[in-house]
Amino acid sequence: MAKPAVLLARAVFPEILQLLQEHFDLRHNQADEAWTPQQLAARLQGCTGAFTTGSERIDAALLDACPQLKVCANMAVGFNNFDLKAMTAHGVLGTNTPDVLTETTADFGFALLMATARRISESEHFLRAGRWDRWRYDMFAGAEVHGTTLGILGMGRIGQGIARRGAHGFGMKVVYHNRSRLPPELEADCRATYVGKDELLRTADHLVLVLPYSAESHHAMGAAELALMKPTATLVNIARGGIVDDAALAAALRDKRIAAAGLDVFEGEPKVHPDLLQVPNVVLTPHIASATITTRMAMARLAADNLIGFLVHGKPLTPLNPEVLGGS
Ligand code: 8YV
Repeated sequence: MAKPAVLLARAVFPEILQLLQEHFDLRHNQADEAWTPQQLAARLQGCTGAFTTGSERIDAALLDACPQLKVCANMAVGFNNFDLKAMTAHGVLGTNTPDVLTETTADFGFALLMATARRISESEHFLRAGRWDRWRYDMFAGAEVHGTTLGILGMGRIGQGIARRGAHGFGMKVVYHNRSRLPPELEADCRATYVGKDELLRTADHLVLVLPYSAESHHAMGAAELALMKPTATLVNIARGGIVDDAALAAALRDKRIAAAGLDVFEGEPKVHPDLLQVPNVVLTPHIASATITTRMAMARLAADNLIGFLVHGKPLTPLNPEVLGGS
């Protein structure tokens, strides 16, 4: 039987490329060319499967242009690049990569919080610029982390990982807000207290955003929300660009209405709002929260296993819209 045709839309580990080649008639993009949606659709012609990342938009226009497509396996836990409703309507399965990146991403969230609160990037730039001539009592004095109040907006698996790090490792008081409250045993494990969103914003010394991006969470942190935060507070976004209104945040940072921010994700990334590049009290990283070789390998492997599971064995591992699988 002919192998199913699959498109690997981005460069990946050679081991994953090889694994996919064993099972599929594989077209790949190891040169990691940036394709327009039209080029992506052209390369998908005749393919039943696609290995995608957060950079490839799978929407109704693409699905209309690629009627053979049956599955898109995203190498990401977030799937806001998928129009899942349109995929379901077209009978196309979507899969993501939950769990395998949780702890690594929570590590990074905490690292970014620490770097932001303790002004690590800003002070390194100062040193590299040759401006360090002597010690001073308040030089790069930052914010306390241990024993302060950690706020978490979005309390999924990664949010819980950050809560545990804060509560168990740094003796922080943890407050959180989420669409739904966690069961009591999970709250106890994370030593986290559920509060309303306004109370979260008002009480957090360090606020970490870990909620999924959707129409509802677009600009969930805008000027009005930033105004509720303490002027000494820090804000960390490891979730998605678009959850924070970057222009409003840059203004709040410039006017010292909050102390500092750490951002791994941006509205319209890889473009970064020019005003953010002008303020010193922000740590900026290029969407690397899950970037360790071990974790990226696990994510790529799970995405590949979803394609193999579905196209070869009829059973994907982590389906997002299992309703397209029918009764089986
Ligand atoms: C990915 C992420 O690196 O998993 C996610 O949702 O944001 C990152 O871990 C990125 O989306 C590339 O696919």
